Amino acid sequence: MTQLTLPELPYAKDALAPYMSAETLEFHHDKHHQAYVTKGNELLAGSGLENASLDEIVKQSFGKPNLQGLFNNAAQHWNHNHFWKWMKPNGGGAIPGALEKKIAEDLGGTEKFAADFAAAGVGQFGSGWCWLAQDPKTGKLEIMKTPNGENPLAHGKITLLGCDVWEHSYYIDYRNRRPDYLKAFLANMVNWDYVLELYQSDAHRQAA
Ligand code: MN3
Repeated sequence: MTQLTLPELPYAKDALAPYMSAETLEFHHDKHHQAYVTKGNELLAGSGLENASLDEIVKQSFGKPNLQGLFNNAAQHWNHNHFWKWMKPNGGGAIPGALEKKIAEDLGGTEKFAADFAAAGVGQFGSGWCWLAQDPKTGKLEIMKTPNGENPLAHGKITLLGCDVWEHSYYIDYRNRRPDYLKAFLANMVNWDYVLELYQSDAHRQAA
């Protein structure tokens, strides 16, 4: 039986300050993410997906009215598992060569990528996420935005990078200034090594 568990943060709670404070990570990781884990486990029982992997739970519960609650919590668990690893102290900076080249080919270069990714995050009305994803059929990179817990995985895409634009992710540090949060995420927090790892992982690609 699959059991969702809260991962440890891969850095100290104050490691991303001043761009993301220890207080934000205390609430976001210890309270919000924990709540998705707890509720997800409750809703997994009796769902018919008790023995599925987390990837399969997300994909198979998406769009099913009777599994909407399970999808919301399992997808948010999946999203946050990655989100903590998509950031690191002294992040941002140069994009690894293989990925930089692909971004130039498909998305018009790193500056245009950064502008369009931030615009997707700012333009997501209400809670949700913005993403760098890859279409497994065409191989092309694309920028996406999704509401609530939805993610590229649910839409059959390979997820490479995502930024949480729910207010709980930035309100303590940035109040209503979501554009400033997105700017700091890209300039000072993104862990491009992890993005590259996902881009080059056959297992991650095949799960999409
Ligand atoms: Mn969140």
